Amino acid sequence: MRNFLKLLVVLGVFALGTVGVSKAEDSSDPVIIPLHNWSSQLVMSYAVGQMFESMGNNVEYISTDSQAVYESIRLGDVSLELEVWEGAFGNSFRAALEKGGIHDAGDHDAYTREDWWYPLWTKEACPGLPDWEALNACAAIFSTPETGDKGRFLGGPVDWLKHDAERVEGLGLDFVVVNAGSASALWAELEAAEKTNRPTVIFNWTPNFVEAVWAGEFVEFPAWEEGCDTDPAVGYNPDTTYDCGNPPNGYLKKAAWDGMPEKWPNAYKTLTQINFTNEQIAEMAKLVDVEGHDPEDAATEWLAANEDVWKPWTM
Ligand code: TMO
Repeated sequence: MRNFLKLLVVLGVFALGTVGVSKAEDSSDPVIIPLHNWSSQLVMSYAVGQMFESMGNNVEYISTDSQAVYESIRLGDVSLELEVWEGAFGNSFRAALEKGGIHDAGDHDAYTREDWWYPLWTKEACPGLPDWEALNACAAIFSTPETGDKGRFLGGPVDWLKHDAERVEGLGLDFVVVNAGSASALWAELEAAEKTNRPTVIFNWTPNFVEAVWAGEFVEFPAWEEGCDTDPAVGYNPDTTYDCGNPPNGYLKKAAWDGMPEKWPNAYKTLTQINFTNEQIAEMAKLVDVEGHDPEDAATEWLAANEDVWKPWTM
């Protein structure tokens, strides 16, 4: 009898132990991570991919359009997104959320701003800045052969923000929107303008490496209001959308395909715990844009130097 009881206890402990250590397994299918066309997103995506690999997951990267990616996640063709910037992608993200299949996987601590921005020397020629009406009164100093007597606004690649032209129209700005082919064309413009302190206004954002290299300010447009992007009645001009600035304290979110928690429970748990700060994101961009590393190597370097930050997210 005593032996039988002992056996029961041993079996019970064994069973509890098995339950205690058994963990749901992640699928061996690769987690599909999208890559876009700005440095912090590339470095962060490779860093998270390498975190997943350290947990035994398989990972595949695909280059995608940064607006269309929300539709791809919703359909399960892409597993997640690590940098949902409110200003640039809030509209596409909200539209995909409404259709279903994608969800909000939590905020980074980082807050973001993306908007028209000028290096500080520009203010010497246009002292009323950062006010947008002062900018408009100075439009001629931003003219180029390409834009005639109107000012040039050098926007980002077209997939980041498709609405600068609507803002120009809604606010009656004497500007022409010219889209840069790549992020590096924006930084080349700053370098070129700096040589002669030529005034220039470009698309820029924070966190970014730029703040460590060039002092500058965002243009203050009529304040962002919820619905400014969808309801003409909201904003400065009652007949147009996008007649306001981008949110000055925008979110930076993670997003995931609804099937991710079931297919890769461990990687998903890590995704929900991942949380980067402004400083960490600016540093990731700097590794590429200032120090000249390839994004994948920058990610490996960042992980090696910051194990105390990310290891707990993988447990
Ligand atoms: C999405 N971006 C950081 C380029 O503004």
